[in-house]
Amino acid sequence: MLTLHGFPSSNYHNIVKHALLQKGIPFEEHIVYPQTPEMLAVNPMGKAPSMTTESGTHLSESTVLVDYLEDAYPDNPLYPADADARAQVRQLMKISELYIELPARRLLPSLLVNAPADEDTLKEVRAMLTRGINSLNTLAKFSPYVLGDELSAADIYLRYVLNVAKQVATTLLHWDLATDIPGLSEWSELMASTPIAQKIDADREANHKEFMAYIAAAKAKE
Ligand SMILES: N[C@@H](CCC(=O)N[C@@H](CS)C(=O)NCC(=O)O)C(=O)O
Repeated sequence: MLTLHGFPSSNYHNIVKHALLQKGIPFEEHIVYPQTPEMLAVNPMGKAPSMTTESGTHLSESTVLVDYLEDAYPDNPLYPADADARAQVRQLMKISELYIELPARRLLPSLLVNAPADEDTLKEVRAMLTRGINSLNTLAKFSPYVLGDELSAADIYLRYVLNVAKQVATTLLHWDLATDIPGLSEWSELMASTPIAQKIDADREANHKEFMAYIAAAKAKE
């Protein structure tokens, strides 16, 4: 059986877990934290998530994993059949990752340990997030899914990217992203209403204490 390595507080892990559940692919969830020998054995960067396929291949990078699932398990597709529409799904995933997730993530250490962030970083993150959000507003339809009638990998990707970005923006930038993304609130409610999203959110909640202990131990080692 396919194994997903990572931990339920990780938004990247949850993207792949959501894709697996949405496609109905059986898998084992192996809880393992970044930069441990166990994670380095299955992901050369030591990051979460990683996946071991049914043939025993170790793969990493969340977008690669979602693409792999689509290639290896074409039932319950998460990408449209049309090449242009498929590329549009990937475009939205890439923009979400590079220009929303990654700038927001620069402030995650401050958020997690409740430490002040320096002014230059705050300014740079706000500027890049503004461009990412403008770009999302150009592409998103939210009718009802982000790119139209059908749920796609872009919805799944965006849901977990925005979990981090919203927290960072609210707490450290005093910015409610929903006010600047028309349609986001309704879409977020729709996405949160499914049993799959509810399971992932409950698993994240249940993992929180163990994850914070991992963060504290990693910080103590610095
Ligand atoms: N580009 C990677 C990013 C994965 C990532 O940064 N995961 C975080 C957990 S949410 C992590 O492992 N951070 C610890 C580290 O970078 O060592 C992906 O898409 O899978």
